[in-house]
Amino acid sequence: MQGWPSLSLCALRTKKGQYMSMKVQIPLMANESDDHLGFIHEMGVEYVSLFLKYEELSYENIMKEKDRLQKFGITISDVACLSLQKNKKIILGLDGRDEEIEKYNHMLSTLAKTEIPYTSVAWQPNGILRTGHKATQLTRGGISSYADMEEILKRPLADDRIYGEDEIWENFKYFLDRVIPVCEETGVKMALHPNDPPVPTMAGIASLIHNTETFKRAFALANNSPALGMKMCIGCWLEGGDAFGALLEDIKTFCAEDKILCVHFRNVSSPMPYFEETLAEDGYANMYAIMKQLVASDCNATISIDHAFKGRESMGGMLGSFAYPTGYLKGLMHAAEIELGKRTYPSF
Ligand SMILES: [Mn+2]
Repeated sequence: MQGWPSLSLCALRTKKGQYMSMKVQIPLMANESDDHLGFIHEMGVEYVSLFLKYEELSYENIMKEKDRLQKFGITISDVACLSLQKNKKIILGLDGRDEEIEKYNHMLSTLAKTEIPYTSVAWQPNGILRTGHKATQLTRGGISSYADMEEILKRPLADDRIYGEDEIWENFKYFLDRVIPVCEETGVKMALHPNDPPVPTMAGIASLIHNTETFKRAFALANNSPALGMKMCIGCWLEGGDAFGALLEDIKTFCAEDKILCVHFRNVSSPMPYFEETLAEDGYANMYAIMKQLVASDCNATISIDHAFKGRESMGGMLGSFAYPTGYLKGLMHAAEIELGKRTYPSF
């Protein structure tokens, strides 16, 4: 075993006593245009989360992207593969799960060879559940997603039968037992995202992560290995409100334990049972207070706008819709760093 701290992949870990800003990140697909990459560079965004299909997950492809991105001053902070990170066979323990876990491990080995520090996992076999997408008063015409839990909790079984809590956790353990050794061997970590919306069960399938306690249970099940970290989805915490956990306290705790690999910076109109996704400045939470807690806790994870409004094709599509909220995020981060004395200027 190569061990953790000696690996160059661990460069994203906290260096004690030395403050490092969070790494602002934007999602990216493969083979985007020079204009697209130039636009990211102009925003001063230096990290991207690269989304690849399983067929694209090769050493050659990742190195090609890395080299190209380097010319724009952009680093790949992590690689995500949606078909593996929310894999129904693995999560529900269906026939063929061993082959899918094998693929996941192959991905980890490929990421190690290309020096990508982490990838994603989300125990959501049917993805994020929302009632729909619409323009609301809070979005000024922007199309955003909303959830009415009264409607979502009435939905029929999403799969062939009910999958209860014990079974879901057993399947997670089965996955961890086969994947954690590969993470530990290669130094590539996994960032676990909560179930969204965070309720104990939806459409007949128990949720793995729907509050702070279940996150702690997952880390304990992984024997607290650094291989398993979290995506701290502020949006999910806010959707759950007090039922999820004490957000500011949780930020402090999980930063101290070095568990946060990625922060999803997102606000919503109110806690469940009904919420709409909003810009950071329009939701119910004081996002500056949350940002200040991240900065005060020396969080050095990557941080990104989780979901933006639906992109307008003539306005740059998805990247266009990410630009404004990402700038707002950077503004809040810099203001918090100045207020807390972590960012200084020579003359003013
Ligand atoms: Mn999220």
